[in-house]
Formats: sequence, structure tokens, C-alpha cells
Amino acid sequence: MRYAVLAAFLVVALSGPALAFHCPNDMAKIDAALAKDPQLSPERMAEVKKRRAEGEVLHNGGKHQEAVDTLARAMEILGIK
Ligand SMILES: [Cu+2]
Repeated sequence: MRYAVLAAFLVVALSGPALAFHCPNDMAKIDAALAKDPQLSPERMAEVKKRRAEGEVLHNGGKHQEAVDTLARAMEILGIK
């Protein structure tokens, strides 16, 4: 029982910060790709910028998993692996 609680605590303690670092990483990748002036249609470019902004808001609000998911879509459009 005690180990189960400890294990659960460790999972939360380790996955939280890992995700918290994930978002800025993804945002940096998106910014780097945008700086290279990617050839996207205006619609896709608008979606990338919208997702990028939403991801930052979610990240700042502590919703890291949602931020990662949102940023992943922007990265997909930009062709970032
Ligand atoms: Cu985050």
C-alpha cells in the first residue's frame, strides 16, 4: 500500500515537469520553423499561428497535456517530426 502511494507520487512528480518542459521545446521548434518562412497556404499558416498561441496559453495555465496536443497539430502542419 505504501509503495503504491509512493509510486503514484513519483509518476505525478516526474511526468508533470517532463511535460512542462515539453511545451517550450515544441514552441521553440514551431518558432524556428516559422522563422524559415515556410511555404504554407494562408489558411494553414493561420492555423499554425493559432495553435502556437493556444499552446502557450494552455501551457501557462498548467494544462501541459492539452498544450502538447495543440502544439503537435501545428508541428504536423509544419512537417516537424
Ligand atoms: Cu507545458
